[in-house]
Amino acid sequence: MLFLVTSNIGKFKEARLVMERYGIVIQHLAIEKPEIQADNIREISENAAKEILKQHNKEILVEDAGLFIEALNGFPGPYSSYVMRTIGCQGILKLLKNETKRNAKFKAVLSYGTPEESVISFKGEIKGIIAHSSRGNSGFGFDPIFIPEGSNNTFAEMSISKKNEFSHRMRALKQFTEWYVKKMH
Ligand code: ITT
Repeated sequence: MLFLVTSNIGKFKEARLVMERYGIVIQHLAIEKPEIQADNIREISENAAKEILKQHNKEILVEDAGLFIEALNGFPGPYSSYVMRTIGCQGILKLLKNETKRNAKFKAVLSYGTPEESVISFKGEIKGIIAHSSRGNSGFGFDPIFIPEGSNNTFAEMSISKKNEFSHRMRALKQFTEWYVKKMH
């Protein structure tokens, strides 16, 4: 049984839908992800997987994601969850007020591990722009202000399956499932 460890139900719902398409069932382990402070999300994700495996005798996936804004030299990046909790989408829009260069990227690093095996990671990225105002009610986090390349809508204006056509999470999950399906055969 494969568990996605996340305190974020939105993440789980997106991942479940992607994995369903590959015929892989995932369960939700709704605990807080142990998060070290580091300036790269791979380190944060792999550390989280190792810490969880010390306490749970399970096959697990954990993901660390972040929004990297070019005009802010990649901020908030690995500090995305802190920035979301403090200044949120409105705070980001304020920081980018009068900024014409609005390019940004979402990145995700998904780490897989079992108590027997070492942790292995898969990454996914999507480029896009930061909208001029917050739009839409679906999704979570920075979804209302992120417009992925190839769309005019923010992630928060999309259904889960539409967001999954673009997202960093889907891309990381795709890398993982291709590897996982081979490993299982
Ligand atoms: P877990 O750590 O428990 O998995 P989390 O929501 O804190 O849940 P992250 O640390 O990976 O997840 O996310 C960092 C921040 O980036 C957090 O505030 C998220 O809301 C935001 N974020 C991550 N993926 C996102 C996405 O697909 N759309 C919008 N915001 C996202």
